[in-house]
Amino acid sequence: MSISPDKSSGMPVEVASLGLGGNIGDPGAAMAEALRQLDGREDCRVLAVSRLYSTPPWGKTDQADFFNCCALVETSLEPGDLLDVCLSIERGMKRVRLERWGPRTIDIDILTFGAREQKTEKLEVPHPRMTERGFVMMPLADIAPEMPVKGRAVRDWLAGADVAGIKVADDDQDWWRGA
Ligand code: A4P
Ligand code: MG
Repeated sequence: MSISPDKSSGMPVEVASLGLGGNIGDPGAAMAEALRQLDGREDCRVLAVSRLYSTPPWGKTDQADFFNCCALVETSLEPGDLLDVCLSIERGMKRVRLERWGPRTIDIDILTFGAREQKTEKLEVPHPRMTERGFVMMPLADIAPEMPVKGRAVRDWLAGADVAGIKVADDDQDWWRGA
């Protein structure tokens, strides 16, 4: 995932991985819409999307099952600007933040941003809780099994993650593209 220039603009680009999730309304449709909005931007290109998974709630367990997926996005944005884009897509989809780890229409987390490590109040990459979560590592292993995260390949983290109850909800990796 090294930096390479974008052919059309000459801007340097990096590959970020994103984790998307939701458990209110139609999360699959919301995640597909979010990915299409990202892909439609000049400064972002969706390179790969995992299968869509249904996952038992983690953290706060008395809530509906989630849907989760991961995506690889090539971008000329800086990490903080990519986060702002993701938050504005969330807001546009009327996400309501009620409680930490609680129900949500859509949540977009930046999992990794190239090989960068950053820890500020606004953004921490790699995402601090990603490697212990089956609902992140399982979809991420669909699209980036060899990617190193915190010194280990995604597929190795997945081997030690709790994946109980996680199911493939849509086997078609183009599920997000729409008709
Ligand atoms: N922030 C810092 N680092 C990042 C990052 N790498 N990516 C900041 C995105 N945001 C980051 O996020 C609060 C703030 O974190 C953001 O404004 C940003 O500046 P939030 O989305 O409002 O908070 P949250 O999501 O409620 O809390 P948190 O700790 O981010 O929760 P997670 O880790 O996102 O977990 N169970 C299943 N099965 N599937 C899920 O998708 N998701 C959660 C939420 C809980 N349980 C789940 C799932
Ligand atoms: Mg979050």
